[in-house]
Amino acid sequence: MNQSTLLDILRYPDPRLHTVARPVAAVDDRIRGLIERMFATMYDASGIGLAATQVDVHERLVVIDVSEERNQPMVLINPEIEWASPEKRKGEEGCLSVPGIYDGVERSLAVRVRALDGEGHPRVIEAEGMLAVCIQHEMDHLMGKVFVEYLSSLKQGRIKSKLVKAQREAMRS
Ligand code: GNR
Ligand code: NI
Repeated sequence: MNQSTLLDILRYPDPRLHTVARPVAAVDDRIRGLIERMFATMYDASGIGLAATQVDVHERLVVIDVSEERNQPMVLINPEIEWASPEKRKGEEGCLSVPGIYDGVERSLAVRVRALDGEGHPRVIEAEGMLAVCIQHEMDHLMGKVFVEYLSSLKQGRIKSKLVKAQREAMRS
């Protein structure tokens, strides 16, 4: 996989991360190419998921692979939550758009999602555990929401300053 196929990941507090994505109109060559580049970018960054929003494409598309072996790619196009369990659990989350920051977020334990797969075929996915957490985290991105927005405004402010400072320093070096 060549370097030029990798996409740049937007970093919080970039305002573009708060864009609400529109549905994918058709699963065509442009979308298939984007899916391939999103997987390359996600695997390169050692992430378990990546939403199109994070690469500045504001369409309802996410790629996921929660497997240890990194061999279970999953594509969700125009995903909609059909059901979310009322039982929730708080778990530690991170985000490729918020590097180095990890904190607890409460999520439904299980979800059922309707989406198109990478070939444009309708699918229903029943997920629990890490996959359920990841799907909810990615679908938040498509709505313009980053996990830090679940934290206190004090924490959000600290995270913003820390990342702005880190990006300033990275720019100078
Ligand atoms: O790589 C990621 N790990 C992760 C860990 C706990 C909860 C959610 C995630 S998703 C994240 C990749 C990412 O930022 N996807 O948007
Ligand atoms: Ni994320």
